[in-house]
Amino acid sequence: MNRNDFLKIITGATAAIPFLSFGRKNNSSIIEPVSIATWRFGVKTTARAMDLIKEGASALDATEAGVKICEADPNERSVGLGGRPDRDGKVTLDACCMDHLGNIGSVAAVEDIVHVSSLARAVMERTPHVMLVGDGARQFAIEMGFDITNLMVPDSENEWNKWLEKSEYNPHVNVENHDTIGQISLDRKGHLAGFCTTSGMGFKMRGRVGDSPIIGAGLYVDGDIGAATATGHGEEVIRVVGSYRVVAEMARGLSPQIACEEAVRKIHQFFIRRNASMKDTQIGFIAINKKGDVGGFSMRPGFQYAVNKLGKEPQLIDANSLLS
Ligand code: SD4
Repeated sequence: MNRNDFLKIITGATAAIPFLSFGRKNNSSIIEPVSIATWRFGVKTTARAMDLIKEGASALDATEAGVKICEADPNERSVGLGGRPDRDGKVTLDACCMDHLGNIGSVAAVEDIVHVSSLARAVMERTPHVMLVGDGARQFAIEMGFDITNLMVPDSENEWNKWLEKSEYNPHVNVENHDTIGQISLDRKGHLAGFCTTSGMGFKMRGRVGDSPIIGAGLYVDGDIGAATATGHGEEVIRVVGSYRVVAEMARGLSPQIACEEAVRKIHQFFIRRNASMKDTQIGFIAINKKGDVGGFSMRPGFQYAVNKLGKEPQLIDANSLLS
């Protein structure tokens, strides 16, 4: 089966439905519902989100349902169940969410909980706070009725044991060890929302937190402008408040594509070009604007993102990159 066949099977009937029948006039522009997500697994997570959006679900509900597929899959080795452990052998997860009204929720360094995306949403909806971390987040999850699950799968444990043989601390995200899922969607009402969920850098220092659960860095949504999310080397994304930067560029009138390019360029100019040890670092952004236009761009080749629009063939796009 080639990739096109695979994508056709995944979307099934949705592909036959003309998107215009779902379009809606708003400020004299057609809204084109869409869900986009980082990396190859985004094909199935965006398909799930679009099936729900087609039925009238909110971008928030649909996107959460999408990323949960990835969190539950033990074969996805950098998100949820089966994520790579830290260097002490503990799998710790980070996640956040944001909706079009500016509601936010986030959890970091959480152990034993598969669906940290839903936990971030519970922080958003069930507490007066925006972020819980570590044991406190785990305790809150138990109070909210989340299941306790051992997140370490045999493949991750084997990899960790192998890593221990040398215990070489190499906190880099390059083209080989990546795969956070950031997913953002625009629903039929024209509302935007997004989630970002990850186990972070493999074999990271205990307590290390990257960009993914940091609102503005790993994810940002402005209901009047657009949404963006990030993958790759979290420290570099945090340094430039990456996802917020992409949305701020869209607020200046730039397309999602050019806005992503500007954010990657900024990271390069600001830090990477002056630091030789960063030479193979990977970073990628994806974005949607309020109309449903999309974009994606990365520091290096190899970044892919899925785009799924109602009534259109889903696409897995090889992002253009700043460096070769
Ligand atoms: C982090 N941004 O923890 C995450 C890792 C990642 O693709 O996205 N990998 O820094």
